[in-house]
Amino acid sequence: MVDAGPGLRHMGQSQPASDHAMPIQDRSFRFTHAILRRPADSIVDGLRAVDTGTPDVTLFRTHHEAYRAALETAGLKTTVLPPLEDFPDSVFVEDAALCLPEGAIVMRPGAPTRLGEAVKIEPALRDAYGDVRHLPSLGDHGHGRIEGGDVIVTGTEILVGRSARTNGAGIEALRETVRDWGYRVRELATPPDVLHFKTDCGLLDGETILVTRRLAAGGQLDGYRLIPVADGEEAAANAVRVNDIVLLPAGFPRTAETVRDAGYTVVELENSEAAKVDGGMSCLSLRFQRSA
Ligand code: CIR
Repeated sequence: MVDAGPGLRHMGQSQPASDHAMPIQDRSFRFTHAILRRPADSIVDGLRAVDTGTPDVTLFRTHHEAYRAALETAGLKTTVLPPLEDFPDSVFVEDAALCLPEGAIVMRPGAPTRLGEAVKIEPALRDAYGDVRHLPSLGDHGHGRIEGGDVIVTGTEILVGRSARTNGAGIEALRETVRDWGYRVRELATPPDVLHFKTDCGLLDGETILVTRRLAAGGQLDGYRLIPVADGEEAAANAVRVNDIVLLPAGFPRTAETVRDAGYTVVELENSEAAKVDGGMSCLSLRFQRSA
């Protein structure tokens, strides 16, 4: 069991009226619904840090379908939005919004080619939520940028990694936006040359995080139980806990074994095509909890 570190002091926070039945620690991984978007043909032009080849669109769609099926097996009702050819990276819906039990927030992506995805995701958020919020332009912070890939909601707080896509103004705007819902937002650092904070970590339960050693170094996640990925398997860190299963990208056997040994049920999914454009398990869906 983890010591109650600085990250866990939020536990006395009052719980939203709609969620009385669920322990607060479980709210970060118990979901009923997910929003996905089918890969567009233009995914071949998706952003990538290093060119390791062009994604095969047909294979990507097969993987995407298996991903959707895994979410459904985990008990989620899925909505798959149509592809957006004008936005090559729009299959990575997680970056355009943040879904919390109380409401959804439209993000403001830091990649110029992805900014327009936020507007496109909003109707689906409105179908799911009564409360859909935009980030405020805060005085000098009007230039704030934030992508969902840099945001991890634990059982107790919202952690946001500053990155090339997410700046301090964007984090401040998020803090303002969720203040009345009672969330504490804590700014952390994404390691240099890593795309998103969650490229290097994934929540396994409200207080346990699968993490790369480079992200754990420095102690910014102290207070959580940290499970390191195997050396050389850093790309496995972007796991997603969905109800009773953990989705892991296939091809990282030592990390899969570590997570299983820690008591989790692991489902491994092929991710080769998304990986060519720096996509992992979390970015392919927006997961949330609704009563209907
Ligand atoms: C991008 O660079 O924005 C996309 N090619 C990959 C986004 C992956 N998103 C995520 O990990 N949350």
